[in-house]
Amino acid sequence: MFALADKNVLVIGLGASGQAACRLLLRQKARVAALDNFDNEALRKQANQLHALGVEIHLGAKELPAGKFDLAVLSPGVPCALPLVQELNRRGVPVISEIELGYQQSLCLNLSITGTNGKTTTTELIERLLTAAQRKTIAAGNIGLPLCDAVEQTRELDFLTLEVSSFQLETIHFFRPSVAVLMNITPDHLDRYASMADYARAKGRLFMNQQPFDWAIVQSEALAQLRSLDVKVPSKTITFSANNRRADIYLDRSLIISRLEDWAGPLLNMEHCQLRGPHNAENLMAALAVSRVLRLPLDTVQAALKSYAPAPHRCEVVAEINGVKFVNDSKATNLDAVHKALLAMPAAQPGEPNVWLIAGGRDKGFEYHDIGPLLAQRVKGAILLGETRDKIRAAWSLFTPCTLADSLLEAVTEAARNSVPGDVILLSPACSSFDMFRNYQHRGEAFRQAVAALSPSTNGALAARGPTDGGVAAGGARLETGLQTVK
Ligand code: UMA
Repeated sequence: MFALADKNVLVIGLGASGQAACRLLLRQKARVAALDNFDNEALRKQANQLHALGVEIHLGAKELPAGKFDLAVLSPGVPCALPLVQELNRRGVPVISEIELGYQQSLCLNLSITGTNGKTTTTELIERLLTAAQRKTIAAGNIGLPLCDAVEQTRELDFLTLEVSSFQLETIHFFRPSVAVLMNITPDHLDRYASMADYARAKGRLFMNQQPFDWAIVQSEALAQLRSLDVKVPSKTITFSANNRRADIYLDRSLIISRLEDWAGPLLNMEHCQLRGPHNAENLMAALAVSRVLRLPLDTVQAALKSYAPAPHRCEVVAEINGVKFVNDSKATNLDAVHKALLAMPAAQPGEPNVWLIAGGRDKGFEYHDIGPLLAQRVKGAILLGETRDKIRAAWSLFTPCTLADSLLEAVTEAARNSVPGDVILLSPACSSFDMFRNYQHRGEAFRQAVAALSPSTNGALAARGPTDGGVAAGGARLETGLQTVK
């Protein structure tokens, strides 16, 4: 563990994580300098607040500030390959992630969840079932509340429930979850990692400090990937899978079943839950396995899982108009998430495509044609927007008709114009949102607003009322009002 009092610490990146790290370091009496390679008014405002607390600020910084540092704390969005991080390595300055800093100051055990997809939902499920079973916890980490901002509450908690990203894991040193959950490993962030193997190894670091008495709860397929890379899991292991019936917890039609000793039999019927699809079955399996290792009462856990409603922007049905469903899956920023969303969409006629897929945004380095066969089965047409639209059109045109759109409103309008009852209009972008939106939530709200702007045409097809400002929707009430007029 690193002593902080009177040490010179450099924080790199001044987003939510970097600001939280600065505050924690000040509380621990460190001398703090912070840098960001960006410089604008909003950032200056945040930086001024930190400066007033005693942080030395460097905005628009491309190089290390002068001085000697004992420690550097890296924000997750800052890659280790950055020249100034490399320079710190050369100087022998330890570089740790914000999550490592927060971990070292935490006073309770942590349950940590990683994976390409499903980690936010599973984190929320685990937080929910712990709370239902009277255990004190809060969800923090990649889910939005930086761990360094949660540290002060840890004295009162039984467990921290942490969503952890591969970025955060790259620079952990001692970080050790008592229960480590790995949901899956599928292509993502290939703009940051040189290969899938590098990305998978970063995910595998979740287990590197675990002890034989800790627990690993791992999707069977992900465990096989780690083993093929010779990544060791030293802790007691429970496997789960919706597609492998040899897993300790598996899916049989709608039933989640355990074959664990002393816990064998059906655990949950998906038909009694509000979450749908095999990917959500795996999220529920992981949460159930966590409840098992913590010895929480199964009836309490089942009730908590059944009442969990999917969070916004994840296969969220925002409207059904004239028999056409509008689904907001803005959180799907990689191909595997789109694959899962397509499998979860209700088919109108078996074997007939009924989905209008709206996709595109900022590229994360995917081979978009990988999803082609599923597009051919499920997608009537793709409407593509954003920086990647030409690249995706080149990959997908072999499998489904592709149209280009200049805005999300135009894409929704075009999909609605072509749709017939039984169709689904699905926003599942396979890309990050940062080319056109502030974040995936902003993109999802813009979709919601575009749907709310649709009006009925004479033939029961749909047309848009006209341009909107493309900003955030006024809220559910406005959408409901709009829909009531559409019969
Ligand atoms: N910056 C630099 N140099 C660089 C890159 C960035 O100075 O080379 C600066 C930027 O100008 C900016 C700051 O760093 O001012 C941003 O830091 P950050 O990207 O680490 O963002 P935070 O606001 O600290 O948010 C991070 C996570 N973001 C990323 O991992 C990209 C948030 O996850 C997380 O919720 C938050 O910490 C709290 O823990 C978001 C995310 O997209 C949701 N995560 C990825 C994902 O889920 O796929 C990993």
